[in-house]
Amino acid sequence: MTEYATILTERRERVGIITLNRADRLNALNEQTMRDVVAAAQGLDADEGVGAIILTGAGRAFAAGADITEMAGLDGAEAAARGLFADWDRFAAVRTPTIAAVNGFALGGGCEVAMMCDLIIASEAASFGQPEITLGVIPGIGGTQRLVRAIGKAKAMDLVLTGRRITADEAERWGLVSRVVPAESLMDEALAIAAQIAGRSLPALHDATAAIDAAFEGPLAEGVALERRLFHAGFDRADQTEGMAAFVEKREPRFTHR
Ligand code: CO8
Repeated sequence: MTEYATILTERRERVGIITLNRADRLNALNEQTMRDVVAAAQGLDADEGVGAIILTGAGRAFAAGADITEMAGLDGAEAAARGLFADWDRFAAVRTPTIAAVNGFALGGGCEVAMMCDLIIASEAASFGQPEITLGVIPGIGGTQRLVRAIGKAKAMDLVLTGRRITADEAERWGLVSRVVPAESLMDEALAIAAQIAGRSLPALHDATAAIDAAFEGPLAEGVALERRLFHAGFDRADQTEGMAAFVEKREPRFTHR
């Protein structure tokens, strides 16, 4: 596998794992990390042998935000000209299901990148927040938008205006996180969920995430129409034939991801 400066990558059968690996900086997201994660995720996304991608962090953080030391000296024109952090959109666009396994701090850009994933599994030691306001700025990698969609205006305003941190349990109650698990079993749980997802039909997974994402993008009628188109088109696939035949024959399906 390709070597990267700021991340580790690993394959476990149909699951790809990307680990943010600057533990001494609490995995602060500099531009190199963004490039590395985007390249690794796009590589896994292009590989039909991969059916789910886990993003996690080494040490005691998932990611404690964008790298403040890298940003501190910029002015507005420089940040805009560099399109600072805009390439994270390419990570968000990955079609293979992505799972954030949040082991510790998910703050600022860390929380925003976790929210780009299709689901978030958190260790009970994890914490979430958008502390940008304490630095005199606002979230800049989609936080104001994805947080509102995930937890609603009241809770999003609370987090973004105060900059406070919430626990994994609060995040789960608020609907930001799918499941909270003991710290020591986070990766086992994330791998089990990823393996379960990766065993499903990959084109059906692509359709499912596209349809759910459409719920956040536009009117209900358009989302329902897209879902219907994707649902109908699914009946042209070998995996539909196999999945339904397996049910009728009372056996496990053998998907070919076609
Ligand atoms: N950037 C750079 N370095 C960091 C960051 C960061 N975000 N977070 C932690 N570090 C470094 C610390 O400076 C420290 O380095 P050193 O050992 O050299 O002193 C090391 O990591 C360990 O951190 P701490 O000693 O601070 O660890 P603590 O356990 O005492 O505290 C905290 C942990 C509470 C997480 C604390 O580190 C913290 O508050 N970090 C910053 C959190 C933050 O404000 N994040 C938001 C960053 S801004 C952002 O994400 C905006 C994204 C959008 C930008 C879009 C632009 C267009």
